[in-house]
Amino acid sequence: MKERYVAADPYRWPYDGNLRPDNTALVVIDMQVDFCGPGGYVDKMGYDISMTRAPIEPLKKLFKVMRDAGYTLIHTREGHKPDLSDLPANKLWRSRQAGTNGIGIGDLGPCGRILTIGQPGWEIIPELAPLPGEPVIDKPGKGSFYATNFDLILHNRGIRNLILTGITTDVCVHTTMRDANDRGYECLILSDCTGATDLGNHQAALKMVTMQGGVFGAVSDSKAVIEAVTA
Ligand code: C5J
Repeated sequence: MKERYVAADPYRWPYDGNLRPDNTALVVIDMQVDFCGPGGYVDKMGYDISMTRAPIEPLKKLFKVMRDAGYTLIHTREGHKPDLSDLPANKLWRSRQAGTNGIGIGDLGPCGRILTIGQPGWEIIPELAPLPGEPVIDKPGKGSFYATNFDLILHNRGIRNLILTGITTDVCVHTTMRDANDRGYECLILSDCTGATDLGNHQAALKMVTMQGGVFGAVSDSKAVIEAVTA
């Protein structure tokens, strides 16, 4: 096996140099209108969407390189059924306290019903649309494993390395990374291909990964990944 590594902090990734298109996926979390589009849920909550939009340009470049090199891309969407039967009461209640004048998940906003499957706000932004055949995981929670077939798809494809991107760094990306790490996946998070609703939270979420020798994996950026996969 030819060893291949991405320059990363606190260790070059993956730990064993076994980086191949058939064992590694680029995971793109929740690049949906509700999280980064004008009039979406995050915008309605009053946060600065330039921070959740920051990953768009680097991701566009990374998509091209990873697709051309034969790597798997997997996309996720957070959302709930139109009848809200998969929406816990406390999540609904909290979503209505979020500075949106009482408008929460399932309620009508400028991009349709917030975080509701099939609505314009729930769609992945067109710039980063999945290609036909790329798996799209619909998840009712923050993590990508809970109540989804994500683990099964990874297992069936023989994937053991995950490159984590998308939004938000401190919520859905981190929850997925922590859970993936516990399941034995080798995880890398990309600083320029993730974003949060708060810069301090973004930076803290990245720093946390680097503690204890890489407590959940390692941190890198799209430039280093592109260098590694095209070397
Ligand atoms: C949030 C997410 N922040 N995709 N969802 O509620 O991180």
